[in-house]
Amino acid sequence: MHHEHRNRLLTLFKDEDKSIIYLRGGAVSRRYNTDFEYPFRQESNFLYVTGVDEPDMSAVLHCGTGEYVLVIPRRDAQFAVWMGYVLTADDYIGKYGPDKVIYDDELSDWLKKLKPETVHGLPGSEQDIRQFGLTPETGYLQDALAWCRVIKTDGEIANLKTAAAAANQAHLEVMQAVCPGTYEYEMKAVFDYHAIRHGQLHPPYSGIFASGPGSAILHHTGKHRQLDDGELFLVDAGTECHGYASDITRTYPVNGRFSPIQADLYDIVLDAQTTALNLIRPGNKMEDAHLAAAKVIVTGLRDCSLVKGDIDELMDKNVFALFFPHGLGHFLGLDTHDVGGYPKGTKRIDRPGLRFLRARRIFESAMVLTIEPGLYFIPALLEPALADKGISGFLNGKRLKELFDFGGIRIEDNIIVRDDGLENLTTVPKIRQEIELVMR
Ligand SMILES: [Mn+2]
Repeated sequence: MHHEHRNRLLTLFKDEDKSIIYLRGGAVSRRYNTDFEYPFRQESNFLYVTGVDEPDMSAVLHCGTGEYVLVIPRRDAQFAVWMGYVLTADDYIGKYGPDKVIYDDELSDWLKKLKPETVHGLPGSEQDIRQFGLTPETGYLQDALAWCRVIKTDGEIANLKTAAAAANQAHLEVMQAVCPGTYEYEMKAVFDYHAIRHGQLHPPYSGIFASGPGSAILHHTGKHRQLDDGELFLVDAGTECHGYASDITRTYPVNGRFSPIQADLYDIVLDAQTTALNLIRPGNKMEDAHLAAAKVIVTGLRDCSLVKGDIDELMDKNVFALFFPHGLGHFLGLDTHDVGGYPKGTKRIDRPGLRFLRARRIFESAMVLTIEPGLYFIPALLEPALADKGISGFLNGKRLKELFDFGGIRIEDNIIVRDDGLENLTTVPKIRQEIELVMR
């Protein structure tokens, strides 16, 4: 898989046969001034190119010959005492398949002999490259790697599917465990237990386990609230397989039965998601799917008498963004919000609700992304809107104020763009009747 990734990257530098690509891997980080080590997570670009999941490494790719050199630290016996191993250069060749392994204290001399015309590095590696007496070029590599990473290889898709399968099960287990009186952190424990049982030890992000009004906080971090009868519970959590993420959201009633207002609002979000999913196929654009989902949301809100007026006007005045203030979705891969959403030259759209859209690109086969419309009642957005004479006429202030502590609803699936549409990796129940059946 990583051999294929290196070849893909090198095709973008094929006119530079005297240049090299220099990549530095991640280092261990510690908690402030203590010896407590955070779990090591390799830097995603380095992982993409090498597959090496160990700290303190770097790599050099020769654009002309294609030679791949892995640069390893020279470790002493003391390292083995604490960490349990010191591998030889040959071990590394066997394990990761570089053409050659050199020690980091040999790199400078080796580069001096090589005399590359240009050294391509990522922003932040300038200092490293200057130390070797060479001039860094950091204007291209980042975009080149993003370009490669957007279209997934078969090996990457296999890992994404494994991550999705673990998250599917973990979400289902949480859905079955939820009931009034449990705590948000208990539900996180259930999720983590099932993720780790699949050998997926590191979460790709910290996860949102938000009940009641907290479900309207887009990146809610607290997990100490007790779940109450009659409220909604929103779980946005994923797992990671060899660095590849899953990222799924489900929202359901704590007591297992949707109330009439919860049911009406839930179905609006599900309709919005179905509408967006039907628009995912090669040639279509993320922003069109976003606006189509937003239109379903304002139409649904009008049917519930929460907003009023002409649908086109509600769209033109960005009323949808008061209730759906984030992007429809994002690329998914080695990073949860994966790279490549904004290729060079593409600007973000400066319009409420679209400003944070993380992916503007025409869909192509083998892209992997999330589709996650949401509907929230956020007093911080609604209060100023109700006080704004240009907008308040579109809003049913009395009914909206009654929903200020309702929270929010988001439904998020992970999909692969295919030639004839999409493949949905998420199997967690999302139709109301199915959720109620599972929660019985
Ligand atoms: Mn997401």
